Amino acid sequence: MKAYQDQESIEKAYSLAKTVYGNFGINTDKAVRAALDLPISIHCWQGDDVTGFEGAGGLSGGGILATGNYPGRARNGDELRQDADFVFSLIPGKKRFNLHMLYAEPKEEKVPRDLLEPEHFGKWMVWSKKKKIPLDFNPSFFSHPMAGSGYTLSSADPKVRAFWIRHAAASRKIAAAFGVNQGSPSVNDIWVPDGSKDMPADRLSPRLRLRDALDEILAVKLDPKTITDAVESKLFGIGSEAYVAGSHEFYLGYAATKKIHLCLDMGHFHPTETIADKISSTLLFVPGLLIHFSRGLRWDSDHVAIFSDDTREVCREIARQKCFGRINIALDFFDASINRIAAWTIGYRSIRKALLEAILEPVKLLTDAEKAGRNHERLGLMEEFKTLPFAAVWDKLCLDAKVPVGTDWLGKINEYEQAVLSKR
Ligand code: RNT
Ligand code: ZN
Repeated sequence: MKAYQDQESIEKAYSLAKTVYGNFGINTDKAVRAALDLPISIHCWQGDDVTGFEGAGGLSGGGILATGNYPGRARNGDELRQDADFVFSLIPGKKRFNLHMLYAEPKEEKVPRDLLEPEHFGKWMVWSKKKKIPLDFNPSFFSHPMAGSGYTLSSADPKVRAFWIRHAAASRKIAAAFGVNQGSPSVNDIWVPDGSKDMPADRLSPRLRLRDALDEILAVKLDPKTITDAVESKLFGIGSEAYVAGSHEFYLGYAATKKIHLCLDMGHFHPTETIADKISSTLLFVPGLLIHFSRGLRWDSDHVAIFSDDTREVCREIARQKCFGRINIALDFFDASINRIAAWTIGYRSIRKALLEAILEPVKLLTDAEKAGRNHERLGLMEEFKTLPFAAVWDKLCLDAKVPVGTDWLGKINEYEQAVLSKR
């Protein structure tokens, strides 16, 4: 493939675009800086198909599924960090890195999940500090014998429930240690797969147990400067088609009552339901949101996020409401059938792109038209704005961030595949 474009042409195209946006009252220089400044949390689990380092055969249960066996999966912490470092060189803007409990690196043989401590994430913390990339976190309620029944925090078995309560408590302690290490809160997202394949006779009891378990977990007060607690709902999973204890209503109510963050995952709703419309409603009642950018294809399939109407609408919604400060932007997808570095890069770049596009929208013109009751003008402007010379600004953003512009990152991935991944 030929190189994308020389610097001079990129600058030239940018200066033309700048004039066009300027005519609509938008300062593109400012927009580029603002878009680069928004953190996107990169999920570690795209790098190894949600396998983790426990060595028990990888992702199982929990209603989530990674398919494909493209060569080159990271097999340990060093390989995963090496891959992440490489991805960082291809993607523009502020980054965070999102770990799961499964990615502990204890020195001793094996530490049970309810006994994990911050020290077991020591290598990650050293790496995070060195790279100046803050860490986010997740307890892992799947790929474990204690999750075999399909129920964890809402299990009717007090032993199972207590195990997972200790696990979640440990995850909060570790996230808070990340927070101290990085000098800013680590987002700790609790998602449990609990649910039933077929119609339950009793929908209430698991929810009562889940509520009480969460109450117990969150009763330990931690410094909000070190941890942001979030809870993630879901409509259904594989094996929990008929019922999920932690439904949207459950967690919306819970997060609103407890004043904690609510996680909206793009794949966790009815297929025609999108999350963009939920932002303005939920933010009235919860302190903030965690958004999992993903792409469900016919089901919650966790395909790589792309620059789609759905992702663009979510970003537009955040920009229109100027609520960036209350939203944690994170990626959540896993495709094992393609080069995993490319999957990360495509998903991340597409969300950064959608954020830039959203920030560039001349929203004042839209709201003015709306207020004046000139809805044909509102619709007309929305349509015309779709083809503003956005690509030229995106290219300039990549140039400013010193990452490959246009398609140039693909060649770098091919080189990395040859030099590193093919040797695994
Ligand atoms: C599962 C949830 C959850 C997971 C990760 C691995 O449906 O989306 O966020 O994808 O925790
Ligand atoms: Zn998710």
